[in-house]
Amino acid sequence: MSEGFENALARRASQINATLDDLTALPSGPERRLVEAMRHGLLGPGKRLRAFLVLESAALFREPETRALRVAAAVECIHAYSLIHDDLPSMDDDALRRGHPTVHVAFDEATAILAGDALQTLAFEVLASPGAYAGPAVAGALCHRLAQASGAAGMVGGQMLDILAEKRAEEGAEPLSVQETEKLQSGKTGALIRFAASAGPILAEASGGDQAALDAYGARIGLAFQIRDDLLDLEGDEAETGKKLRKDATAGKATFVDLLGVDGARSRALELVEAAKSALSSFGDSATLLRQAADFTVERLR
Ligand code: GRG
Repeated sequence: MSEGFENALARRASQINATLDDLTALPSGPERRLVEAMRHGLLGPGKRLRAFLVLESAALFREPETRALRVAAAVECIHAYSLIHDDLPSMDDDALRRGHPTVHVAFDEATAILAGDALQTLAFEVLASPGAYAGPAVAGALCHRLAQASGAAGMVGGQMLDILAEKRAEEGAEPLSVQETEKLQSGKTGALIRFAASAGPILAEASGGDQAALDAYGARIGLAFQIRDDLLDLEGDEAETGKKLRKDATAGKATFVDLLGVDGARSRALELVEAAKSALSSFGDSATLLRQAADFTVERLR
């Protein structure tokens, strides 16, 4: 991975961490425990790739950083909520996330559910904040698109398909096809990444062509990112990823690694990365960091 990209990712991570810290200042009243749990799930050492995509996508359109940071914070709030709920005993039942105890372990299950809920509403509060963008139409479009990406037609819907696939596997039914797996993963992981990559043209009210280019880029790296996640589950290092691995096979998860084998999954991910990079051809050198982010999705070790 290029040193320039790693430095840029680290710089963007410290910018977004400061914004998230400001947005979740601890109150002194009885709701303090809730905000502590939100901060536990939100401020751990995540890669901040989704925030990076928002900020670099916005930079491509010369959008002011103060606006882009709000959108990046909203996306990281939704992502943190999804991880907190995904780790719950009724979901994946995980005790470790980002190298730390999960929120329901560090606090309790009810508090973890509420922390996820409150992070989800905080995301939309931040996006709808009066006067934060060029005009109310931009705030409306951001809320609409993020709601679509995170709800039944996106992330939560993808999670539902994943749970149904596990049930099917338990019952000994036929595994999902490549097409069905792609649909599941495009929702579960891809939709939020796709929104993050599209944030720049939404903020700038850019042309349909620019919107389509960033949307195609985001959809492709979203899938590549999930394929890498499946490969890391199989061959990654628990200390490096900060979470429990080798769970997919035992849980009967629908993954590309199962369907295509390790080499097939790796080449599919590389194909997607090349297609993602070519979607950015009209932006020339100004999209170099976004192209490097596409490489990062398949080269990452955590
Ligand atoms: C409503 C109870 C309830 C549950 C909803 C929304 C949801 C559960 C689950 C969403 C599925 C999910 C967690 C998808 C994310 C998959 C994924 C690859 C996460 C890891 O992302 P990274 O590697 O993590 O970017 P860091 O820690 O770096 O931010």
